[in-house]
Amino acid sequence: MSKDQLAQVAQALVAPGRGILAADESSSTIAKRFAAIGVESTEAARRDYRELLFRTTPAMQKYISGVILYDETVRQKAADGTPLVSLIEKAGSIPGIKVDAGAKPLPGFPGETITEGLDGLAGRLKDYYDLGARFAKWRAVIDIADGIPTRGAILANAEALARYAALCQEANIVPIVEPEVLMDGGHALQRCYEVSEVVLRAVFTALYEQRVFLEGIVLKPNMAVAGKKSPHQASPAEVAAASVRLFKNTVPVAVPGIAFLSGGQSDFEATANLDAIARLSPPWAVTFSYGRALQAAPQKAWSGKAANVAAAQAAFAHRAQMNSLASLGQWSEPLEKAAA
Ligand code: 5MM
Repeated sequence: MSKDQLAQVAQALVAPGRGILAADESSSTIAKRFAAIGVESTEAARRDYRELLFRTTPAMQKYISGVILYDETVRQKAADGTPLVSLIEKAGSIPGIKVDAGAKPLPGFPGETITEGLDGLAGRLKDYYDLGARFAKWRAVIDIADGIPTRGAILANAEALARYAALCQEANIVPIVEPEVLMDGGHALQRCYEVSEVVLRAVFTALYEQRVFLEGIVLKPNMAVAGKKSPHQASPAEVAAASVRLFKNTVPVAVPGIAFLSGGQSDFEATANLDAIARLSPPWAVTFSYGRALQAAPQKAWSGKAANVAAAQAAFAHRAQMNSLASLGQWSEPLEKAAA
């Protein structure tokens, strides 16, 4: 393991004004996204769509530090034969790879999941490094409902995240550590805060026990938000105050950066909340690692038609720029409308 190389890549992923495009939807997830825009999820359609994103210059060069890919995409070639990974590298962005095998039911814990994928991971990481990946992602999923999450499920997921992170660093790959507390349900922001605090404490204890080099990771957490069905939705200022307090209480400052997931927030909310967080000048770089909040607009604009590629790229460039500004605490609603 080269600690210098890991720290350098981790810092590059959270460099000022840049953030991560999460384009690692598994086949079933991308099929759902495509179904919503009336597109059949064929290999060629997935390639065309992702190719248009990675060819969005100069936005990729200016705002996107890294792209998380799915196994199919990291091996895929653009229509002209250029590997998609090369398009990302040419834009000065870092290719990354989702290495978990998904969240599966945790035996004995009804309604809870454990993320799988540790078996054979060392070998797969070596292959992914050879294919150009310099960072990876593993997502643990924690749901909030009556009686859950349990301590048993939290500890099992924290342990798996830490084992994954240690394996990545051994392979000179920066692990993105993603413990996602879901925002489904009707819970209050305070409940999300409390669950996220327990989860983050467990994750950082496990990372310490597995001897993970904290300067060489990026944390990808949820913000402290109310559940989607809660009647009391928090303002960006409230989300920011709670989120920064949460992370100050749980995340060591050795971690170079926090790249948030959007988790089902609208693209506008995800930008406004990130901006409010950055305005509080937290002790880490803060940025985005958004899937839906970056892609909903370009997917809609594209709708599977070659004639719409330019419009889709414009929509993607706009969201990337707005989130870049937000990561610096320089975004505003009028600016968003003016630029649109
Ligand atoms: C892009 O979606 C990622 C993969 O999801 P599946 O394994 O369910 O197909 C997902 O892990 C994503 O990276 C994070 O949830 C962040 O994306 P959002 O849409 O929450 O910003």
